[in-house]
Parts: sequence; structure tokens; C-alpha cells
Amino acid sequence: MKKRFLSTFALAGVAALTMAGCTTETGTTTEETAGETTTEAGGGEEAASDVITVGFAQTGAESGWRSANTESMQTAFSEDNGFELIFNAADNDPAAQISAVRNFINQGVDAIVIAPVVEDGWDDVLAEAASAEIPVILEDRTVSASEDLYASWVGLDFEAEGVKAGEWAAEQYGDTETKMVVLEGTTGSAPANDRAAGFASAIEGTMIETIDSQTGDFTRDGGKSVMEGYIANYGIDGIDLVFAHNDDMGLGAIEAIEAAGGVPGEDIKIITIDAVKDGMQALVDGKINYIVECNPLLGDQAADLVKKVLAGEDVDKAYYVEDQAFDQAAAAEVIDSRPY
Ligand code: GZL
Repeated sequence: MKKRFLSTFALAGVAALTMAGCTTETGTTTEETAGETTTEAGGGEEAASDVITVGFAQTGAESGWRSANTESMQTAFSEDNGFELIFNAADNDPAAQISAVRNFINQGVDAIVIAPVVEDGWDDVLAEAASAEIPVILEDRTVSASEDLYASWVGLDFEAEGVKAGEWAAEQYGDTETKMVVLEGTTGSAPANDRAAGFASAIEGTMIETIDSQTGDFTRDGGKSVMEGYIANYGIDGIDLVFAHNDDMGLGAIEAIEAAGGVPGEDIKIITIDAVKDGMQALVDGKINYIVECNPLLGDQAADLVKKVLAGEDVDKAYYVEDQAFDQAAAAEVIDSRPY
């Protein structure tokens, strides 16, 4: 896919409101049913016909990154911006997410936005959306289905994130025997697949050896329990480096290392990806050694793509948002000014 990089963008203040059954003074009604939240614009027939109804199938609420992404999407797909948003969080369950998309199709929404939990299994439901002439825009993660089955995608270059993290590891630790354990993201997800590939390519030929690699499903609890298992198997002294596919699993590993009497960031070095507030604080505190950013604020771009596609404008298949990376000194300089 042709790569177009979007510059990092001003970050709108975010105050997403989704409360069950609330009606604001503008006559907007928000109803919550079975994990789905619908925010409808008030204003009568004329206004209603101009409103774009969007079904958004989010992965779930697995991490700090996801919370920031959801907030960005709900703020962008607001009634003030001309949208009625039907929001579904699939609790990291691919089957539930596909069923949510099928519901959106049956409801006859104007457009569907998906942050796909995993890459595979999307061909049938995307073909059903195409048959119903409902455009699909992907945000964040990608799918293995043909790009003919969706209008566009906006997100991050996960492989490049893995390369950035691996290059730093190679530079810092590659010349000495280094035993590394990996905390993988959700099995089958694009970020887990691509970050692993990028990191592996960057450390090729170095003295960094991967002694174990298991999924913590991008959650803090998952990272903690997998790290507890690693410590039980190898001991604090048997592990030199942790590569965690996201901050939340790295934060869970910190808890496990400290509970075992180790000093994270010193006895065991930690490299993560995301750069959410809690991760950046651990970096400033010296418990994480390096973080590659993965910008979650994709809402404005996704909303812009929906409007362009519905207006029949030409759009590219892929829009990449740029990332940066932080060591402990760089994190201390920026942590107070970061929006997430
Ligand atoms: C990456 C995103 C990943 C984050 C995790 O774009 O899909 O999912 O790295 C999140 O924190 O759970």
C-alpha cells in the first residue's frame, strides 16, 4: 500500500460523554444497550437527514492506549461534527466484533469504522458490508482481507515501531550476551505480528537471544502473569531484557519484577511501545528504559475519511501517522506536555 504520512496533529481537548439514557439540552439522546452506545442528534427531521450514522467497532478496553483511542474517536464522531455514533467495544473478542459489524449492517448505518482485534476472518462480513453499499474505514489495526473490501485505513506503522525498538536494543545491549523475554500483544493482531517482525529484523546478528515469547494480550494483568512465569522459570538473574509489545504489559512486568525483589530498569531492562502517560511516567522513574510511541489520537483523521468517502471523494488506501521514541531523559522533558 502507498504510504502517506500525516503530520502529528493538534490535539483537541477531549471530553467524551456517553451516558446511558441521557438527553442533553440540545435534544440529543444517548441510549446504552448490551454494550452498544448510541448518541443521536436532536433537531427535527431536516437536521436528522444530514446526520451521518456511523457504527464503530472498537477492540475493547484492554489498555491505556485503547482508552485514549476511544476518547479520540468519540470526540471526533460527535453530534457537533454531524455524526450519530453507535459504539461497540468487543472485549478483545474477534467473533463478538464481527457480530457487531453485522449488526451495524442490519441497522443500515451510513458507514462503518473498525479497529480490528485480529487481522484474519474479515472477508465475509466486509463483503456483506460492500453488498449493502456501506463503506468501511479501518483505524488503528489492519486486516488481511483484500483492500478492495474497505475504503481506507489510518493508523501506525507497527513494523517500523518494532524496528525502532529493536535498533535501540541492538545499540545498547547487542554487543554483550543478553537474554531477552518477550511479552507479545494479542495473538493474530497486526501490531503483535508486525512489531515482532520489526524487532527481530533489527536485532539480527547481535548477541540478544530470545529465550521466551508469550502473549499477555496487551493487558497489564496479562503482562504481569506472563512475567511471573518467566521469573519462576528463569529467575531474575536469568533475564536481562524484556521487550513488551505495549506499555501496559511492560507495567505488569514491573509489578512482577518488584514483587520478586528485582529492580526494573536496572536488574532487568524494559523496552515497550505506546508512550501512554503511565508508561512515560515509569520511563521517567527509571523502571522502563525506552519507549517507542504509537499515537492513539486517530479520531479526526477517521472522521475526515468517513466524510470524504461518503461524499464520493478519492482517498488513499492507507494513511500513516508518524511516531517518535523516548529514552528516560527525553521523556522527562515532554511528559507534562503530552495529551495522553
Ligand atoms: C496499536 C494498538 C495496540 C496498542 C495497545 O495501534 O492496536 O492495541 O499498542 C492496544 O496498547 O491495546
